Amino acid sequence: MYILYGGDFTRAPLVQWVLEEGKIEYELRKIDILNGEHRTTEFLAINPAGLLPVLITPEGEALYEVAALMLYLADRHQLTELAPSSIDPDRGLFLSTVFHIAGDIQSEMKRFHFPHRFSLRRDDDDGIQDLAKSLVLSRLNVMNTRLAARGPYVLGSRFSLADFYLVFWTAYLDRRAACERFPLIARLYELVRSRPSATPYLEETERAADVYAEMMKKHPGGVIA
Ligand SMILES: N[C@@H](CCC(=O)N[C@@H](CS)C(=O)NCC(=O)O)C(=O)O
Repeated sequence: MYILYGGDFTRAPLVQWVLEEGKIEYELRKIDILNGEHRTTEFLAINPAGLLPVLITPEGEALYEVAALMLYLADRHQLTELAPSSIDPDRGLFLSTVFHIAGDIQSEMKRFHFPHRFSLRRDDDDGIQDLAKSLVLSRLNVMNTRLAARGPYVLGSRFSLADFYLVFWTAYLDRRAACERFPLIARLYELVRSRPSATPYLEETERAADVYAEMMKKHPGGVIA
């Protein structure tokens, strides 16, 4: 059986959703990042990077990096309705999108949520957050253009986990502003959100994004150090 280490205000729901979609047996163990549980000796022994999510495989290996975890599960359990197989012609566009989200969108979301880690002066935090948001929006703009050429999903008429991945980060950014600005992202958002398996995860993500935004206002020096 798999063990998924996740918790509130983490990206673990992305992995949990794949596990649920694939009807794969797992146990969820919650780590409280707001109280620094990800920096305890116990957790660092599981993931020395001190980051979530972590997936323990049935063989006992501890894996991390959310995009890798989703791809690994989809490939290992042949969830080809979520991830085109390695010989499927859609695999290229699928991988290109997943790697783009992992490398260029998520990294800016880190700056958006943790601007204090990237600034030398507290006064710079707001600017760093604004810049991160505008970079994510410019990347969503590119996605919007791609969806205009081939939509409504990232792979055209075919849903994949890339759609859920993109929508998840849209929810964590500022979904209202993003959806107002980019009609094809808005359409994708609604299509994904209306999938019964995705609805509870996106509702929870929307709530978490709103709560986190409030916490950021109350703790301008950083919600998590
Ligand atoms: N590149 C990693 C980043 C993981 C990551 O930053 N996880 C966040 C939760 S979503 C975390 O553990 N944050 C705690 C911290 O940064 O102190 C991935 O995509 O899985």
